[in-house]
Amino acid sequence: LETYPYNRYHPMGEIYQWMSLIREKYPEVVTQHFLGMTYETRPMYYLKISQPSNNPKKIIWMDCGIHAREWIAPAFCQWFVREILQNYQDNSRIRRLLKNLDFYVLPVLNIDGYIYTWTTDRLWRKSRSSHNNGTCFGTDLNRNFNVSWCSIGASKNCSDSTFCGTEPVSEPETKAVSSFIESKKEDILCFLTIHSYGQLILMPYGYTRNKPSNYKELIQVGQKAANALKAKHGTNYRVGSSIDILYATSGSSRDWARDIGIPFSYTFELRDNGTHGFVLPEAQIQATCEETMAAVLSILDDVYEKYGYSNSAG
Ligand code: 0X9
Ligand code: ZN
Repeated sequence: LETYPYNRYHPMGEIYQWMSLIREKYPEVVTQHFLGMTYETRPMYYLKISQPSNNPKKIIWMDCGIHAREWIAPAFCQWFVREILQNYQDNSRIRRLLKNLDFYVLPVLNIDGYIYTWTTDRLWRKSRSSHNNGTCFGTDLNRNFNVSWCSIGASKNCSDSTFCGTEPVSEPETKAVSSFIESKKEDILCFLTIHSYGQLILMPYGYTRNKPSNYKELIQVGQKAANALKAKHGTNYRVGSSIDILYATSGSSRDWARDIGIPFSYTFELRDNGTHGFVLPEAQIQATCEETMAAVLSILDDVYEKYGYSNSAG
């Protein structure tokens, strides 16, 4: 683990090994939990980073790799975990966050698709479920959540890249995430889902131009995060509602999370702006992760300041 290359992309087997090494090195703060099985029956695990405490703590959820080809996303989830674990003892800012919040990190949501991008088709996006008697494959897992399902910006044709599935939450991967989030929703303060590319911080909604009740606050927190991000390496991000600054989407995890009551729900679209697109060179992993970390920490500081005082620990 001392020599694990965080500035590289890793095949799924190495990410499974990394999870084991992380929990073995930090047993006092990290546990690994089974979330469910993928369509091709691979286990999905999340890491829970939590300091023992008698007080109830708010939860921060982060998932990466719901879209198979967005390799920078799993790389960021791994980077995030390392930063928290390497710094929580000496860095007062991270120490305070971890004292008061629990982090749940799912490094690769779409494991079957991710493996397929390593073995067969680098630009595959969807899961690998089989449809129409094996004539087409894959559901866009970020169109399959139970929120205004397949109403706009999604397709009912299984050969399309935004195929929404056969019904809301038809896929084992979205079932696993949905039921887990649903079971913890009272305690989840912040839902972060990491994608690429486009350099955007997206807020609800994608399926309607209506704004969530805390829209202003979401914009403020998001804009401050974009400023913190830019301060690292000068990278420009835009902040706004998904439908306003990107395009219409229905059935996304972010919109679903907001609509079940999780107050702060954001999609990150990491680097770049289209030069390399989904095939971001490994040489950019470090800078991308550094600046994204700055943005995420800014959001965490803000949501903790505003709503994190669920106990007397301060
Ligand atoms: O189309 C998507 O699902 C995301 N863009 S990507 O290029 N990473 O595929 C946009 C997700 C943000 N929008 C919503 N979640 N509604
Ligand atoms: Zn994506």
